[in-house]
Amino acid sequence: MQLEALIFDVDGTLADTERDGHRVAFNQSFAEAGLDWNWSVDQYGELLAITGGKERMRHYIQQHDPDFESPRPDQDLTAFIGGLHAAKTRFYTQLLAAGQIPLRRGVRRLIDAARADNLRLAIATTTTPANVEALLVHSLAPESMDWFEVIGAGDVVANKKPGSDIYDLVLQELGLEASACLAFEDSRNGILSSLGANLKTIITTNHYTESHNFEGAALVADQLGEPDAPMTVQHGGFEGYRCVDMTLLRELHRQT
Ligand code: XBP
Ligand code: MG
Repeated sequence: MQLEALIFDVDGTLADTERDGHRVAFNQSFAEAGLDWNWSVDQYGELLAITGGKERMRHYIQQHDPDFESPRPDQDLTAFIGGLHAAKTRFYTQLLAAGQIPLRRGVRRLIDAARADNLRLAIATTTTPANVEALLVHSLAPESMDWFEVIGAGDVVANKKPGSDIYDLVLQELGLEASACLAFEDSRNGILSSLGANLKTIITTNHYTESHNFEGAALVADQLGEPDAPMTVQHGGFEGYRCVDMTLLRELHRQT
């Protein structure tokens, strides 16, 4: 089967968005709402086990503030969490618009090379669609939303990662078999999702995920790398390569 498409996760993969982006935006939304919640770097690392910002906030309440009730008489807890999340998304997209969250090393190079090779591109993410658009427009290129044929994001599926729903949906909308694609992820929840859709998966780790179990990954590296700033491969061979490029991807795709 010919390699036809690359499917990218967003948070932690295209950009290191969680510690200094999403986490900061969550804390800004809590402060704006007059809540004394403040998620530290380490605490947020624990909370990342729950995908989806609304789900993550509900989990936090259940674990750390179980008697918490909506402070708004006109909103039940679900509506209040929804309002908090809308504020958080506003703060987060402001951070992106201010250029605060750059792409990870090698991402732009690989996307340009894939486009030059006429590969189709897609996104499969748990994050909110507005966050994807803001990252692509402000950190990749103003017109880069058009580079991705399918953008599967947020609440469009019933089960977020680690469920495979979002990858299943993206493959369906691409009209491709998993064997014609490669997936790029950064976390255990992410690889459980992509493997659940039978996708060969390349992992680039980050501060929050470097100790995760990536069993089943075709390649685990610390980054996609650049020729003059080589990656470190943790698993999958390819030690002779300095960075993830189209030659490596085609070789990896050929392997059974
Ligand atoms: C990561 C997530 C998201 C973000 C926060 O998504 O789980 O929930 O942490 O974004 P992925 P929202 O790694 O699949 O890109 O608050 O919009 O959910
Ligand atoms: Mg991710």
